[in-house]
Amino acid sequence: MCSETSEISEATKRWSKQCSQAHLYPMAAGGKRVRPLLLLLTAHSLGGKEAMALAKWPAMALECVHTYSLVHDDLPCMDNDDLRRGRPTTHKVYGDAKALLVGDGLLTGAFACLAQIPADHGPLLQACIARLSKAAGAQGMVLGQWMDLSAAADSDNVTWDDVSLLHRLKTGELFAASFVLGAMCANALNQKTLSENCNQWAEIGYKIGLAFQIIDDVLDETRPSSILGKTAGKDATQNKLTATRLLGLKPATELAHSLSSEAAVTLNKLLPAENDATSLLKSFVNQLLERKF
Ligand code: GRG
Repeated sequence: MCSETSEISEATKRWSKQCSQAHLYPMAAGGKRVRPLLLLLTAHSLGGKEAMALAKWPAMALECVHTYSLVHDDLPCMDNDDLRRGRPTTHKVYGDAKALLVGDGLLTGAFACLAQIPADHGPLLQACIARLSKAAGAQGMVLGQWMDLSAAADSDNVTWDDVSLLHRLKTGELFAASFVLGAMCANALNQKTLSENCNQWAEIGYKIGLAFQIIDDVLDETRPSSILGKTAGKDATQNKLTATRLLGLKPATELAHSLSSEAAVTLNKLLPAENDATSLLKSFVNQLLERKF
């Protein structure tokens, strides 16, 4: 940053380095990388290695968006958490204001990653920008987070239907984008309409996202912080409207299983061929839902 000027002060060089390090802090903390892996595996299943190579740009973009959302979600004005990915949260290390900036930088960086899609794939680039901004923005994840904050303040009037819509947006949108962006990369290379089968791919993502969130609620009640890498039992402390609270532990677990099965049925329909690539994606989805990693 600013390296072309030789008159830059030592202080500015230090701040620039600190700013870069702060952006790396939550990214390098070692999340599971579920969303980029789903994206890459979907592209690989539909379009082989060439599609997967093209898909690396949206995959990186998606992880940047996801990580930004966690950094902002952990802030004291939102979910107020001290532990994330097994480490102190970004604001605990850099302060609230700078953690806010790290989130802003990661979100902006996501679109810089998309801009790396080669110019001969212009329509794909445009479609990726449109899909990712829809998933992350004010009709997607941001709206889900908005509903979450609002629901917490109006808990007597909130139903499971409200909460499941909230999760569809807050968690499901990025899962849907994982599959859709991967499919679009393959469609671009296979000379197909970019949006082919994308509604069905999105539905798989929404179902997996909701199941993932319900399982998260179940684990929050049943596993310690040392295993989760984040503060356990926090939902109950904060009086959150979780699936387990609204439905009960057993029905919530059953719902997660039935959503997972429905997602698997659609996945098998979209990928009827059994080969190394499709088996890898299907097995990854299964392991994800069984929380094997
Ligand atoms: C701040 C706009 C804004 C949105 C925040 C995603 C989100 C919205 C908040 C996170 C709250 C949360 C813990 C939701 C549970 C499901 C979930 C998204 C968990 C975190 O995803 P993982 O398990 O995390 O994939 P890693 O760290 O492995 O990447």
